[in-house]
Amino acid sequence: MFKAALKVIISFLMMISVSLPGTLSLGKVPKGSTVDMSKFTLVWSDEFEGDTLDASKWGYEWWVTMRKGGYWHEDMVSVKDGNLVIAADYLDTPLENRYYDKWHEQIHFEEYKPGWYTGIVTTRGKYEQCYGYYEVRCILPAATGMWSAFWMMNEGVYNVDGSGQDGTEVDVFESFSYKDHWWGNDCVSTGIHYDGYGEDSKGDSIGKIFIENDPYTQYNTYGVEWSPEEYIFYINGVESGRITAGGVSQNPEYLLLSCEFAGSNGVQDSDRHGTGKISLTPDKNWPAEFKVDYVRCYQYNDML
Ligand SMILES: [Ca+2]
Ligand SMILES: [Ca+2]
Repeated sequence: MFKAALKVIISFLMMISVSLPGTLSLGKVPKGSTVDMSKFTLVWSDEFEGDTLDASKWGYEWWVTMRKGGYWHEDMVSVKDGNLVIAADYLDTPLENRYYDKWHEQIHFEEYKPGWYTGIVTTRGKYEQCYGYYEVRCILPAATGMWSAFWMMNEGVYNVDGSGQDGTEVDVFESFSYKDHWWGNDCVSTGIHYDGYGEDSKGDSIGKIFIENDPYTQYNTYGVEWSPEEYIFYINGVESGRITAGGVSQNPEYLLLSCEFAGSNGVQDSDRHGTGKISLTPDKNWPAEFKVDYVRCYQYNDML
């Protein structure tokens, strides 16, 4: 009887999960087809060998100031043991802003202060691609109050015209769910946003996807196949969902790898994005690390 009732409740939750915001939707086990790699040719990649970030491929300058509940700074980014490592930690002494002269006149420029620091790297202005298959292999930061992400953008994302075809933020994964007591710890969120971030902002989500192979200690791959008709998302090569909302972006987009702290105005607020409470006690794994083994970009053979 109890089992039957539970099944009804779970079925109902799965039914409504598609219409709920990403932070409330039910974790789903990836199902569906395996990505057909024979359709693609590798056109760009970084395996993160050596001990410095390849400046011909990546830059730090997308945003070099306050970001949500913390700050982004290039000193939080390193390359070691075959991985890109984006660290996240509380710093009592603010880091130096080496882009001060260039950025301090900007509207959103804010001085670095003591607080939560982490980083971002982007291929903006260095590598941008339209369509194909994109995959990252990584270990997610085991920490509350923050999240890591592999995502894509172009400037058309801000253009409000009722369509995502001019540009869409594609979030291949965002890891909001470390110690998420509602839906389980080992989930990632996947979705898209377009028409800016104001009142006209639109988007869609495939909800939270459960990762069977512990994403905080083990490598997993997170990918998206982007065709002119749809985005197909994959975890470890297995389809987790599809999105066509707003029409698919028809313009080249750049890649971003980042960590962010929940909050606003540089003040951490763990409840703001449903990431769980943050704490500086020693059992909270600080500094947390987002470790990326590789990023690989493929193009459809017939679009080369
Ligand atoms: Ca648009
Ligand atoms: Ca590597």
